Amino acid sequence: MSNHNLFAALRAAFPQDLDSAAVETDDGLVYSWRDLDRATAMMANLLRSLDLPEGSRVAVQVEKSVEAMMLYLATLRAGYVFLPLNTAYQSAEIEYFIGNAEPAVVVCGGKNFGWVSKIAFKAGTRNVFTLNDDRTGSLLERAAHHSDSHEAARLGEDDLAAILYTSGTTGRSKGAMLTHGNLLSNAKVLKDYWGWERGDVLIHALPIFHVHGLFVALHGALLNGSKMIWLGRFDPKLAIEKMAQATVFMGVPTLYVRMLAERSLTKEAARHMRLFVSGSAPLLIETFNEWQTRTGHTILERYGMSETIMLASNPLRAQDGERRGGTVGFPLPGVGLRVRGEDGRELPAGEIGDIQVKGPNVFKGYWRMPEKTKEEFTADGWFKTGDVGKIDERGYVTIVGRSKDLIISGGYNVYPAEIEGYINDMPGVAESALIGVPHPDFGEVGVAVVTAKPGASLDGEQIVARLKSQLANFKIPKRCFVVDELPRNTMGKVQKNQLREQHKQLFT
Ligand code: MLC
Ligand code: AMP
Repeated sequence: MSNHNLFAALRAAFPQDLDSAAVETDDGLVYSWRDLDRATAMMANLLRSLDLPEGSRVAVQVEKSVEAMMLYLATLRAGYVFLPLNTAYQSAEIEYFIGNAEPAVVVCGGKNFGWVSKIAFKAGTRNVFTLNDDRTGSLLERAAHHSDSHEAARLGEDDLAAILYTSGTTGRSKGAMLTHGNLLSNAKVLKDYWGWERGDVLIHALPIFHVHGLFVALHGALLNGSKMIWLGRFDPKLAIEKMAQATVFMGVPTLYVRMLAERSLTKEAARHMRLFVSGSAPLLIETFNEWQTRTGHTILERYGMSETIMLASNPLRAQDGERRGGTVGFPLPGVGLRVRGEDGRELPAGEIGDIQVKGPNVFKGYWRMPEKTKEEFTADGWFKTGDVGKIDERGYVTIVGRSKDLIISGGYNVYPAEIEGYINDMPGVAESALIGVPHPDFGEVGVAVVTAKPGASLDGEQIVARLKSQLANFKIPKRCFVVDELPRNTMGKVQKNQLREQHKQLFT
């Protein structure tokens, strides 16, 4: 029986010369392929030495570093389930994820050890390690005592590789369970579709706790044995400077907007590049056009989500069609994508409806939520993305909106229901509505509109300040208005459209 462990496939793609450079960091460190192999073996052996039950989760909330990336690979290698957590999450958020996922191992930054370990031990986690972005911490100290060879755990396609939490439109976050088969099949399709070739070098500029940076970018480079130029955090000037030594860049639209604001972004600066990929949020046509004018390159926009990894992409080669701004291109090979009306009927080309998908990339379900999982699939087994769109005569998919109440800000998802819940719990608040409004940098940002209980007086800035102490920074509304009442329709439902219309020019 062959081994379906994703790590085994990635390892098999390492170049023959294991001493060549695999990763170069922005502070001048160079890691060879041999370093990746040995360090992930040591970490995998450490994990195995803990005698964890099969299928154990390894929850990780650490700053981006090459060692953090190695920890992901080591978790795959050892056969456990990786659970990445955004570094912006605060204690209430972390408490929920750890309580829900019950990880056997938690890895956090040294400066957070006090509060994270308290939460973890309370939830029954026995092993809490630290990992800092300067190559210190107990994880590496412990791993150093283990052997640097390790045979990847034997796994089937259906075994879990990762759980990614995505917030829900109602209720709490759900953990999307992705299998080794999901991740590897998608990575292989993208390798071909985006024409990864010998000599490609990726600028890795995204965080590694979401699909885009952790899977699409990382697997892309590793499966091609390509070197990565590793940016600990995105810096537009540095990213442009590195283009001279690279060929592929992947980013959310905000990264492109920020690079366009730099004078150093020119055709000459981008001369060495082969491919610019954008996704995770809608790319404005203005950004698409301006990028073309300034660099001579046409951004390739693609579409995906945590539950499905990548679904659709504009074509790489002209003979397969042009890269059309404002669209996300064609469904990827092996991915079924259909548009359905409210009555469940398949819609003809050009008509707008709910996007549903199917394929080897579609996740296994939500962690310990069989009912929620069932709700999100149609009777004939298609996953309801919650995105609204259309497919034109030529097969290009366009996303025109979302049926889920979701704001995408700088590539991060913000679920209004969650923020409204926190605001509604504050003393004196009668009710609240969080809406997304256009923003030149983040694409869209949250704005809160709040009403007070009779006799209470509220201050928008205080509400924002209070949220800051409770929630991840990207979820904080950029403004908060206190009003007498919220607009409602005849059914009594809050008219968010009206509020969006009213505030649409707040930042533009
Ligand atoms: C930071 N802030 C944000 C924000 N990021 N606010 C709204 N939306 C965001 N995305 C806050 C900060 O806390 C700060 O608040 C203020 O905004 C200014 O911050 P900054 O210094 O400008 O932010 P920075 O640290 O530079 O981060 C911006 C960013 C980052 C764009 C680099 O958000 C980012 O890395 N985004 C990428 C997200 C991503 O990888 N998404 C992929 C998801 S996968 P204050 O109050 O402190 O001043 C997915 C599936 C798919 O969606 O299809 O790929
Ligand atoms: P996440 O749950 O973080 O994985 O976010 C997935 C969501 O991001 C999708 O359901 C879409 O709404 C959105 N998304 C991803 N890529 C694009 C894109 N290219 N254009 C518009 N929306 C996108």
